[in-house]
Amino acid sequence: MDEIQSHLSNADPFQSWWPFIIAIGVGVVMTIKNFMGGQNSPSTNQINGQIVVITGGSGIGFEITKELCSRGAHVIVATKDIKKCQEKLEIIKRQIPSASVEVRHIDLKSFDCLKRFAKSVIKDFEKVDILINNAGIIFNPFDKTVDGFESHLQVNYLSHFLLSSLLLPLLKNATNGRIINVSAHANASGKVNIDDPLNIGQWAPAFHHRDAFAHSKLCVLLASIHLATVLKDTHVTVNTCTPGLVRGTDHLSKSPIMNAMCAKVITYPWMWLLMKSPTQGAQTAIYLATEPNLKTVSGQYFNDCEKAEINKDLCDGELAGVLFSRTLSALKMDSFHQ
Ligand SMILES: NC(=O)c1ccc[n+]([C@@H]2O[C@H](COP(=O)([O-])OP(=O)(O)OC[C@H]3O[C@@H](n4cnc5c(N)ncnc54)[C@H](OP(=O)(O)O)[C@@H]3O)[C@@H](O)[C@H]2O)c1
Ligand SMILES: *[C@@H]1O[C@H](CO)[C@@H](O)[C@H](O)[C@H]1NC(C)=O
Ligand SMILES: *[C@H]1O[C@H](CO)[C@@H](O)[C@H](O)[C@H]1NC(C)=O
Ligand SMILES: CC(=O)N[C@H]1CO[C@H](CO)[C@@H](O)[C@@H]1O
Repeated sequence: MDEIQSHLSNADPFQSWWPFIIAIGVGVVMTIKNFMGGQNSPSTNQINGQIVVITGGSGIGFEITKELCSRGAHVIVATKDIKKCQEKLEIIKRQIPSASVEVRHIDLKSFDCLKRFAKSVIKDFEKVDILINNAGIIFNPFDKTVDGFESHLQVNYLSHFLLSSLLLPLLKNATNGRIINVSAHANASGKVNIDDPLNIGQWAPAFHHRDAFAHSKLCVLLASIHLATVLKDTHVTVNTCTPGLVRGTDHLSKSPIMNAMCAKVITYPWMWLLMKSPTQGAQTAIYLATEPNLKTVSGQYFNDCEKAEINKDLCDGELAGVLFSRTLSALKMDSFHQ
């Protein structure tokens, strides 16, 4: 230690290697950080007059909302905490005086509440151009909703399925309706069983919150890809994205694994280096919402504003279809087009 210190204090920037070593070190760290941050949405076009519905107005949802406001859209933010959300949106209004944004109540843990939300949108709007199914929960303890479903499954998957179906008439009324679902890398560790794709009643006593999250996000991906085929004769597209690993939202900080102080101290520097900021995490959804060239692209999975590989056997096979039809019956729907 003493040796290093004396080296440092004696270092003459023109005679010692230290400045170069430090500069290279900083360069390597920043290169890693930039690489892990992913790319910005390559499209910068305006979407004036378009109506956007997004679930969840904090974290990544807040960043998506802000950007789409700056592109001229009218954004309806569906949130379970109106007051908190309104306070956040004040920030947007201060930064973007022309922002057109409103808040409406939704609780994705209750189908009744969700239906009330959809009704209010249908009453007030004739079209919806973009629906972004962004809200989600992660690593929550086992819990059943009032509707009797495991909470990750209902919040992340079933509710967004239902919302997409209820708003479909408005999406069809837009010239190029777009449904954007937010999944996660974690879909890769999810398992969907063809005999019981929704895992109903399978959790207790073997419940693990990580499996529940991964399962719900794999359902999102599979159902989205199947839905694209169901909607192929309409102007409505449906694509799925993953934000990547994002720090600084409630997603990880509120999850039980991050509660321990030592976990924070150990992980924060790594999170800063290896994970995306919420703004970076929002880029792929923004790209899917605004890119003109994606008008007819449907049923794809995107990461870092680029098409990502999916497991074709899983997504195009029987499983996705079975999941889709079981989801319809779990939601007591005859078909996706009501
Ligand atoms: N952060 C990551 O590393 C990461 C990685 C992969 C995927 N994702 C996905 O990206 C999306 C956004 O995540 P985030 O990082 O921004 O997390 P976040 O900060 O926790 O935001 C989640 C949002 O979901 C909303 N929400 C949760 N439960 C709800 C309910 N019952 N009813 C209505 N809204 C509810 C919250 O609304 P309130 O504001 O009203 O509480 C919040 O706006 C999620 O789908 C998540 O799974 C995130
Ligand atoms: C679709 O738009 C037309 C007018 O452009 C309107 O009359 C109709 O009610 C809209 N449909 C829905 C489901 O709102
Ligand atoms: C996303 O895509 C379609 C749109 O309706 C739906 O079937 C699917 O379940 C949705 N994803 C979610 C969030 O589950
Ligand atoms: C089933 C499936 O296609 N899973 C995908 C989940 O996400 C990862 C990475 O984001 C993909 O590589 C998998 O193919």
